[in-house]
Amino acid sequence: MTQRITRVGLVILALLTLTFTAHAQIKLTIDHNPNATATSAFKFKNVPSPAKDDAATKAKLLLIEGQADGNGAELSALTDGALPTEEDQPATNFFWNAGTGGGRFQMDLGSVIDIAQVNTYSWHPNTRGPQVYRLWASDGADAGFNPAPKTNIDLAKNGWKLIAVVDTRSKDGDDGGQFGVSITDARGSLGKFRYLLFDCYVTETADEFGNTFYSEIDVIAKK
Ligand SMILES: [Ca+2]
Repeated sequence: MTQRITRVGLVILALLTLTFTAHAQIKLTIDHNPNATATSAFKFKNVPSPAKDDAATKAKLLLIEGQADGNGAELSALTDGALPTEEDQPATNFFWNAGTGGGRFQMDLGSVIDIAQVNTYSWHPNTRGPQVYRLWASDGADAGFNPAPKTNIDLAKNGWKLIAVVDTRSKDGDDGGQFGVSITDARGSLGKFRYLLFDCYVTETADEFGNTFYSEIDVIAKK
């Protein structure tokens, strides 16, 4: 009898979970321009090209954990609207230090906005091309909100919501070129948020140079 009640309870729980998860219908669009066709225009099949007037343009970026590579650009290069013009241009890309496993940074949009898209762009001739990261978001309203959580902190318990897990690596490892990622939701909005947290991972550990050359990040407000 007890077992039967438990089973009924589980079914109800499963139905409730379905109801709640139905609210988020995250869609990941990933485009890859191989080395032969990648150009400074960052034109993709489906992902929109980088914008200069998006909601990230005036955002503040905060490095939370990890070291920027001294050969690369500052975090601000991610939102300046300027793009690399060549396939291997360290000074115009942000990337984590050689030999490290990645890092995380926070983007403060200045106020809560209804976000339609988060688009990320990268370009490198080989293993630093693909993108591997988790995107978290917060409206900052939670009393326990931690704006700069280190990696040993449970983000879900500190006011953050996991939006997407991105990994553009291919199985054959032929990942040189340009990547465009567009994170959207089937309902037209990812939600209303002020803060985004990018938790970035190294793409490979065969050598010290597996941290992605991130070129630009766009945040598109819902119209
Ligand atoms: Ca931009």
